[in-house]
Amino acid sequence: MASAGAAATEPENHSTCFVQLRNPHIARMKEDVLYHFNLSTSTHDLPAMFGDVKFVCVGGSPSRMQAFIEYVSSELGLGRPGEDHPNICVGTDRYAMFKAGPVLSVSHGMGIPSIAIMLHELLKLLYHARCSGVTVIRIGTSGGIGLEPGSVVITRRAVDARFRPEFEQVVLGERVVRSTELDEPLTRELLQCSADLREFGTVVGDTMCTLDFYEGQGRLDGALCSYTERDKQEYLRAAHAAGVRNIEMESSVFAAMCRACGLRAAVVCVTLLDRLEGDQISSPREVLAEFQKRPQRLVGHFIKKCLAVA
Ligand code: R2B
Ligand code: URA
Repeated sequence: MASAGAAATEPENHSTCFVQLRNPHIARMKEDVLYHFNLSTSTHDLPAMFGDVKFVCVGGSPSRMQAFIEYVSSELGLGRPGEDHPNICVGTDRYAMFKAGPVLSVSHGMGIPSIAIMLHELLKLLYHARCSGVTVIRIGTSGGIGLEPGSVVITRRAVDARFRPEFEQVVLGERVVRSTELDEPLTRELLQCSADLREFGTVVGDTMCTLDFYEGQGRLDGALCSYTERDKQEYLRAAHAAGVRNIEMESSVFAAMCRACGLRAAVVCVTLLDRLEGDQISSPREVLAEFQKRPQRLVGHFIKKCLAVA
């Protein structure tokens, strides 16, 4: 087994830190086609389009990421009132991307394979655009363990379904394992932002990242289930005892890839239900819609604070 992506050395000054691709082949390529974004280094001036980006927020759904850019744009006064934020990735419906001043908002779909493809192209985009001092934050939804629904969890580290802080991938037939630790000072800053807002409960805890929403998260309501309610409770309680406070499907590869490329990264997810109480997400749509805005408000406040001192 190979171990990869040892922490990039902590930069003295985050603002002057560039994206470090861990791939010697890229520098030798004449053109780089970012296929799933429908962007390329030969047809787009990436430094002109993206060189000023300092904050990248990623989340599952295109409409949520569009709503986020509209929210930060008006909240932070980044554009003219009523200004449109067109999808930059026109010509493909794989991912959607929106920009307002130094903030980029990108959708990633559901699950590790989907976010991993997006992240390869996003990290290369930031590299080609010669961006520096970038902070990347995943804002999303999750199932909580022992938390009031609507609570927000800031991830200390992402863990796998055996509670290990690792992301494992098979590369050329070999297991490659990367660390999923996240940036501790950034986690603390985000927790302080939630304390400033005083709008909803927020905790810092481990986030379990699974390959599936149903059996992978110990649900009893999928099309397949080979265990009992008691087995499920034992597993979720063991996860809680190991430090896990929520479950979602992208944090491990997100943490591993950002860390390997030297980017300051965080994961901020709202919990839609308490998994010790049930499996179905049955709260009214308007309640869920309000819950989903909580990570956006927290991260919007964080960006506002950063820009105020910049
Ligand atoms: C949270 O919600 C999605 C599943 O409903 C998944 O993308 C995730 O991580
Ligand atoms: N997203 C998940 O992955 N799990 C949940 O329980 C809720 C949202």
